[in-house]
Order: sequence, then C-alpha cells, then structure tokens
Amino acid sequence: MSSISILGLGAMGTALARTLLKNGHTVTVWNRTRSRAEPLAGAGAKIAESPAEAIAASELTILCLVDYPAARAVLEQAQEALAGRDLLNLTNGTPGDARELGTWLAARGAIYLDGGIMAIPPMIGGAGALILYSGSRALFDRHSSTLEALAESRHLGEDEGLASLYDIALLSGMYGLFSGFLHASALVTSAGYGGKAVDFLPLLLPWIEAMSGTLPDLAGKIDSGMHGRDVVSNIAMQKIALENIVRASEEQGVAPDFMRPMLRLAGDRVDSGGHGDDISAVVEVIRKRK
Ligand code: FVH
Repeated sequence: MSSISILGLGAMGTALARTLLKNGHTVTVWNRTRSRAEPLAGAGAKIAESPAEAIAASELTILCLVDYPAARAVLEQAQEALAGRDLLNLTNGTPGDARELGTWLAARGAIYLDGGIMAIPPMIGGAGALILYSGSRALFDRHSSTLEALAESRHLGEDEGLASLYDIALLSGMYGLFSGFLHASALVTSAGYGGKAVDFLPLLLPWIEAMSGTLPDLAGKIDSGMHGRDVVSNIAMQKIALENIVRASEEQGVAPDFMRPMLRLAGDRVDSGGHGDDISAVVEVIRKRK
C-alpha cells in the first residue's frame, strides 16, 4: 500500500480520495475550503494544513482542481516542497496547459504526469472508468498499481500534452452526440406534434448505432486523404439534407444553431469542388481553419 496526497476535494477529488482509502492506501488531503476535507477525515484520511505539507507527506500527490490557474496557484504555495516529488495532475485543460505546467514543475525538480479522467465521480474505482496519462513513464510505472485502483489506466506517451489532447477529442465526440440528441429532441417535441423525447429514444439509439458502423470507413478516408473512394453518400447530397434540416427546424420553431455549422462546412467542401467526396472531407476544411 502506498501513501497518496490529494489536493482538491471537489466532487472528483473526493471520489479519488474515497476510492484510495477503500483500497487501504494512506491518504492525506488538502482543500482550499477546509470544511470539504472533514468528512474524509472521518473515513480515515489525514488533513494537511497546507499544499506543501500534503506534498511532503506522500510518495505521490494527485491534483484535481477546477482548472489549471487553480492548480498553478496551489503549487505556487508549495514551491519549497516540489523537488524530487511525484506529481500527477488530473485537472482538465489543454495540451498547452499540460506542457506549460510540466515545464514549470521540471524547473523546480518535480516529476510530472498529466492525466485525463474519462469518467464521472461515481464511476471512479468501478468498471468502465478510464484515465489517460502522459508525461513521465517512470512515475506511471512506479505508481501503476495505485492508479489501477482508480480506473483502467492508459499511458499514451512522454509528451505531457497527449492525455489532454485525447481527453478533449473524446469529449468532442461526446458533445457532438449530445448536440445531435438535443437538436433531435427539440424537433420531435416541437409545436404541433406532442412527441416525447423518451418515446423517441427507441428510434434514435439503433440509428446512432447503425451510423457508428460507418466510422471505420470514414476514419480510413481521413487517414488516407482519399475522401472520394467508394462513396455511397456524397457530400453534395448530404449538404441538401443539412439544408433541409435547417429549413425543417425553422418551420418547427427550433433554432438550427447546432446544425448550421455542419451545413456551412459541408458547403465549403462542395464549393471547393468536392461534390463527390464523403462527409469525411469536412476534416480538410476544419484543419485549414486552424
Ligand atoms: N466531475 C466530473 O464529472 C468531471 C469528470 C471528468 C474530470 N473532471 C475534471 O476534474 C476536475 C475537478 O472537477 P470536480 O468535479 O471535482 O470540480 P468541483 O467539484 O467544482 O471542485 C473544484 C475544486 O477546485 C478547487 N478550487 C477552485 N478554485 C481554486 C483556487 N483558486 N485555489 C484552490 N482551489 C481551487 C475547489 O476548492 P473549494 O472551492 O472547495 O475551496 C474544489 O476543490 C476538473 O478539472 C474537471 O474538469 C470532473
């Protein structure tokens, strides 16, 4: 069993601390608002009086704060305690944020691993939770059995920004799904039809599953750049479908705000001569807009 400190006891930090305690680890906690630490003391955690005290207390320190400025503010209070310490940051941010923090910590002699949590707090320690890691492989290997208690672990590489890049990419997929679901639900519940979102799900879910089956083909086209290969639903046709979605939404009094950007991007590809391409070709349009 190892000793772990947790800095940040919001919903996620608390779930991490509770899971580590349940697994028999020695857990030290610190939170800006001390009252959030007290229930954990009842469960066996030690409360540190400062971030520096927490970092000094354990073999591994995990940060889980609202954002990177908060993480940096906490670490700045503990600069004297950082040299030679293992630090894992599970705060959500960008690849640039992770690399910048890695550089800042390296200058102070700390060893840094970044992580992206692909789970919500009740999933921590259970099946289906995944945490992506990048940065120090040595740190990851040293603490791998501790990390496995939290979630399935995957180390993506030494570049500290990788976990965040893949975390953000997975979240993008999730928000794409949510935005499609929200728009579709607004349509079926719109004026005059009296539909219910719950009744629509038995139609929507198999449709999404069937369309997910086209992703390997689209992924191959994205990787090869061969967007015109074996196309069954060309983008010029799909542009008209998107125009119909926008017009139908307006007729139904539903704002087409989720759908307009997709129509514009597909339209840009068609206008630049890509009529016969697959929808995968939209990737070329958004890459150019970097
Ligand atoms: N909760 C979730 O569903 C997601 C799942 C995926 C990963 N995220 C990320 O995890 C980070 C923490 O999220 P959280 O859910 O624990 O967030 P909160 O419950 O809002 O707690 C925020 C903690 O941050 C502390 N804090 C905020 N500002 C400061 C600051 N300037 N200095 C020090 N600490 C600060 C706050 O402290 P307090 O308000 O209690 O004093 C909480 O401990 C996050 O990156 C998610 O994106 C969660």
